[in-house]
Amino acid sequence: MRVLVTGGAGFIGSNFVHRTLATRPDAEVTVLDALTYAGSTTSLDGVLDRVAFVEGDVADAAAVDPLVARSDVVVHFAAESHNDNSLTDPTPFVRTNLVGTFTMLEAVRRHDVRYHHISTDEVYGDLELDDPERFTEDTPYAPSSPYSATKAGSDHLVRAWVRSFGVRATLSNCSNNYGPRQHVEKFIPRQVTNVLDGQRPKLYGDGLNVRDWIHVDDHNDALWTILEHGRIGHTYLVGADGEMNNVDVIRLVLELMGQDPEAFDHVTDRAGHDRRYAIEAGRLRQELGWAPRYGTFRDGLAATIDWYRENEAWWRPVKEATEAKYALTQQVLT
Ligand code: NAD
Ligand code: TDX
Repeated sequence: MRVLVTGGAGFIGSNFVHRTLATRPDAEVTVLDALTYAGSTTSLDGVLDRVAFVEGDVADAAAVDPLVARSDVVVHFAAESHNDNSLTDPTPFVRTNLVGTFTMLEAVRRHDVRYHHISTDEVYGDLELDDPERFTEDTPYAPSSPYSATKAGSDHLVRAWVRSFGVRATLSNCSNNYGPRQHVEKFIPRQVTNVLDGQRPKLYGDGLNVRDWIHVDDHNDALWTILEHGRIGHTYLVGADGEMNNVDVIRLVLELMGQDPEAFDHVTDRAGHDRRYAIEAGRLRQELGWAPRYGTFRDGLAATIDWYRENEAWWRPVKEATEAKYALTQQVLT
């Protein structure tokens, strides 16, 4: 099977490539990635000689078309993915997430290629902390940030291309991923690398915001389940019942790294900060038989911390610039 992976030099996409090559000997993988600040071929170290790597933009039809033409399936990860950046400058979010998805859809339509669209639970907005409901495939869309609004728009494009043009697409909306090779701008890698650098973790607001954590390998296994058994036109929510608030995550990071669990800073909160995400993944579990296989969040987090400890060469080149960018908008409050 010839698999085109967009965004395969980013966090989830690179883990997808590693896992695909490790578990599917029949897969021929091509990666299309623009190598933005968030992408690096070092995330493909160890497998780069087994993939065809193309540096290019998903919004560039001339670059996309020949790659799609010679693929059996397209797995579309490429996106601008960070909420904080979307508040500073939404421009690349509109281009990559909306125009890029449109460009991919036109190509798979032209060549009748199977397409899977990677999306996020953030398209549903947020939940109150005490809401007994969780997100399901029927929850109405209500995105809060420029990032989530562009992801929501891209989901709508996919559904329209299925209905109007018969494109053979599936969609998945996953909760917060953690694991190796996640950019140090994101919550868990930022705190882990701060501690490794002798700096204090940085908590937004009161820290009671809840995220529903899933290991990136469980997400990627779910994607293969959907690619092989998912129903065309259907959306699958992906989550592993991993709800935890941010202050508890920070305390756990500090504890696992042998520090005082209260040794963190409160910093300026994110504008429009979503309170809680929570996924009900019943359709994926019952219809397709998927279940998360990774151990507890505590074990997964400990393994992730070890990965950052052992792979400083991967994150060091971008750490200082990432913190300098945060310093422009965030102040330590206590
Ligand atoms: P990431 O920012 O780590 O990686 C994105 C990759 O896309 C990078 O390699 C980047 O170079 C590439 N890219 C960006 N713009 C491009 C363009 N115009 N053309 C080609 N390549 C481009 O993101 P991630 O966390 O791995 O997220 C991957 C996908 O999963 C995204 O669609 C995101 O919305 C979705 N998602 C992420 C999470 C999460 O917790 N990280 C959860 C649910 C869904
Ligand atoms: O330094 C920080 N301190 C902090 O308290 C950072 C970077 C974040 N936070 C908070 C904000 C969120 O409540 O931690 C939580 C997680 O933040 P992010 O890692 O930025 O993730 P989030 O905004 O929840 O979005 C993530 O999950 C859904 C991904 O970045 C998205 O791509 C995905 O769609």
